[in-house]
Amino acid sequence: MSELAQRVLNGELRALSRVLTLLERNDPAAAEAMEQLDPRTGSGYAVGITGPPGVGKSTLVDRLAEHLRGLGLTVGILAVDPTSPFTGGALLGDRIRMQRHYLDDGVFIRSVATRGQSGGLPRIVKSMVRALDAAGKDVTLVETVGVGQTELGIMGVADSVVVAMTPESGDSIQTLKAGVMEIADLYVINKADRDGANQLAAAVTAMLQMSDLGDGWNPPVFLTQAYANVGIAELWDGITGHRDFLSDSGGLEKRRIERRRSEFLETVQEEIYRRITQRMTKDTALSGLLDRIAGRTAEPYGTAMGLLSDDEELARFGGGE
Ligand SMILES: Nc1nc2c(ncn2[C@@H]2O[C@H](COP(=O)(O)OP(=O)(O)OP(=O)(O)O)[C@@H](O)[C@H]2O)c(=O)[nH]1
Ligand SMILES: [Mg+2]
Repeated sequence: MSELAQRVLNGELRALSRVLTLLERNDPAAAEAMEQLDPRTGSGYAVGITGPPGVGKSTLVDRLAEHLRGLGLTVGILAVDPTSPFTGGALLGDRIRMQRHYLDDGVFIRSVATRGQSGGLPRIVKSMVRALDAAGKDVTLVETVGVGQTELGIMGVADSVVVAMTPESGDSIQTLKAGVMEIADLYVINKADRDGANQLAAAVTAMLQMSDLGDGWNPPVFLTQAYANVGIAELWDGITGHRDFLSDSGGLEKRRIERRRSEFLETVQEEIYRRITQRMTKDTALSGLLDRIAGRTAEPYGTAMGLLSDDEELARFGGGE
C-alpha cells in the first residue's frame, strides 16, 4: 500500500486533503490511492444538503456538524462551489462561519470548485465522498446549491438528500414541481422565524400527500432556524430515520451500487472527452479530421460514428496520454 493511502486510513487529514487535490488535478496518483482506499469504504454515511442560494445550507451544515460532534461522530464537509452569480462571496462567508471547527480534528472541511464542468455536480465528488469514508468520517455532509434541475446531481452522491427552502423564496413550490420532489428524502423549511414558514410547510406537506413516490418512504418536513440552532437535533433524527429505512429496505445498497456504476461511467465519458479535446491541438490527424469536417469534405455524424466503431482509432484518440 502507498504511504499516502496508509496515512489517509490512519485518519491523517493532510493526507486526505492531498488525495482530494490529486483527484481535482486528475493526477494518476489519485487512481492508485482510490484503489487502495476503496476496500475500506462503506461505513460512512453521506448526506446531501441542497436548495436555492441563501436558504441557509451552510448554516445548517455547520449546525449539523456541531450536533454530530456532540454525539461523538466525526464529520466531513464538502461544499461544492457552484460558481453561480448569486454566490460571489459565499465561500469566504462559509469559511469564517465554520472556522471554529478547524480547531477540531473531528471535522474535515473542503470546498470543491466546479469551474470548467458542464453544469451539475462534478463526478469527482463521488470519489471524494468515498475518500472521506475511508478516512473514517462517520458522516459526510455535501452542500450544493441547486436551482431546479441542477439539484438532481446530488442524488448520485448522497445516501440521504435534504432539500432546503425558505418562506422568503416565494418560488419554492414551483421548484418542487420542477423535479425536486424526486430527489428529496427530507425537506427543511429554514428561516422558520420568518413569516410564512408554517404555510410553506403545510403546502409542501399537502403536495407530498398528493404524490405517491412509490418507494414506501414519506419525506418528512422539518422547520428549522439554523442560525439559532433550532430544529437541528430533530432534523438529524429525521436523517437517521431515513438511513434506517434505507438499510432495512435494501434501498441503501441499491443507491450505493448505482452510484458506483455511474461514477465509473461518468469518469470514462469525461476522460475520453477531455483527452480528445486535449489532443485536438496536438494531434495532426485529429485536427486534420476536424478541418475536413469544417470544410464539408467529411460529414460530422458519420465521421464520429466511424471513429467510434474503429477500436484502433478509438484507442488512439481516447487512450492514454
Ligand atoms: N432569519 C434567518 N436567517 C438565517 C437562518 N439560517 C441562516 N440564516 C442566514 O441566511 C444567510 C445565508 O445563509 P447561508 O448558510 O450562507 O446560506 P447558503 O444556503 O449556504 O447560501 P449559498 O451557499 O450562498 O447558496 C446568512 O446570513 C445566515 O445567517 C434562519 O434560520 N433564520
Ligand atoms: Mg453556502
